[in-house]
Amino acid sequence: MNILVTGGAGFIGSNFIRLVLDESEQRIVNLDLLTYAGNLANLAGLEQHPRYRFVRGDIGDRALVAGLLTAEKIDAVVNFAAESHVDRSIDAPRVFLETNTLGTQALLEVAADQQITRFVQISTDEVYGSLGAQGRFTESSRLQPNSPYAASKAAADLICRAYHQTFGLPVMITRCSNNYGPYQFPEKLIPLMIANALEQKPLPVYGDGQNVRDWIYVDDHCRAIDRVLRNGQPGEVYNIGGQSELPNIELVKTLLAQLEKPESLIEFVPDRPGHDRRYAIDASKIASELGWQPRVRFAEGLAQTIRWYVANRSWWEKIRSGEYQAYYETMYGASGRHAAGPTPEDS
Ligand code: NAD
Ligand code: TDX
Repeated sequence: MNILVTGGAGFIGSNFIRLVLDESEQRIVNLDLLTYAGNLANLAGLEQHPRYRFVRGDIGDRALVAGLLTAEKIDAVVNFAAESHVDRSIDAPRVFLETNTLGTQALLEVAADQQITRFVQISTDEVYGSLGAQGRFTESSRLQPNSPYAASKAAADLICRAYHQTFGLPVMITRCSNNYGPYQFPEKLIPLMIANALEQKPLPVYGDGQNVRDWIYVDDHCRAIDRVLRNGQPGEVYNIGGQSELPNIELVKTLLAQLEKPESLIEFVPDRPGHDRRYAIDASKIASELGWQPRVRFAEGLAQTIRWYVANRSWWEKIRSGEYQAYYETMYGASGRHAAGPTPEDS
């Protein structure tokens, strides 16, 4: 199979490309725009790989995509390309709609024209909105996205469904919970906290720190996507989760303990607007229909991840010394949205 992977220079896409090249004979063309989150260092060592090619470009560029699908005899598309950070979507929503929604529609249109045989849309549990203390998201939970990011992904899911129903494109949608692991951009919770702790900087915890996320090691997510790509049923949605629910504050304290850093580095900061309280995934469908289960236990995956960020300091230091600095200041600086203020205990 010849696979077009989009967004393969990002966190999950780069992990997926390494896994597929390592464990199969498939050929991969990686189409990535190289936005702030795209980083060719994530794919270092693959440049000369005989079954891999990188192309810089936008998923919304129909002519480019159509040319690639023909020239490379692409059989399947796996669409990771996205703007992926909720906080950025609150400040600048438009690009989320442009890439996540309209970009996906462009890709679907070209794929349908060329009768691509498999199309996997990498969606997210955030399309379901927020849970209370009880229950888990199933594939039939209502779509109730709360952030512009989640709304742009939910819109893409509905367009994917329409391309299956109306044009017969064999689209499968995956909805996964929070990933962690090597090569995650250090704006996301786990790498941000590890890097700050290593640099003795404050760890900004939003609100009361009791928001719950269901963590999955990136390799487990990639294996689930591979299953869906090979054996998923067109038109179906598959939830993917790690069975590892944790309140943010507990996660941050665990990280500090493992890094042997003091809890006094924790700084409670103003909450994210529209902050979803809890995500939890019911992944029984992919387990029973496709035989997938997460392999990596949270404690083990987290320890491995910490080791990676400690050993690959230059990878994240380079990112943090560049354009990302301006973003950090906007979010966490003195007049930023998440500027340090009184802690919940103080008020
Ligand atoms: P990321 O931000 O690390 O990577 C996104 C990649 O897409 C980058 O390489 C970027 O350059 C590329 N890109 C952005 N706009 C593009 C465009 N218009 N054309 C081509 N390439 C473009 O994101 P990630 O965390 O690896 O997430 C990948 C996918 O998985 C996203 O669709 C996201 O919604 C989904 N997802 C992520 C998580 C998570 O926890 N990170 C969980 C569930 C689902
Ligand atoms: O500085 C921070 N402090 C903090 O308390 C940051 C960056 C986050 N948080 C909280 C917000 C969330 O409750 O930690 C939790 C995780 O935050 P993020 O890493 O930003 O992830 P989240 O908003 O849950 O979304 C992630 O999972 C679903 C990915 O970024 C999405 O791409 C994916 O779809």
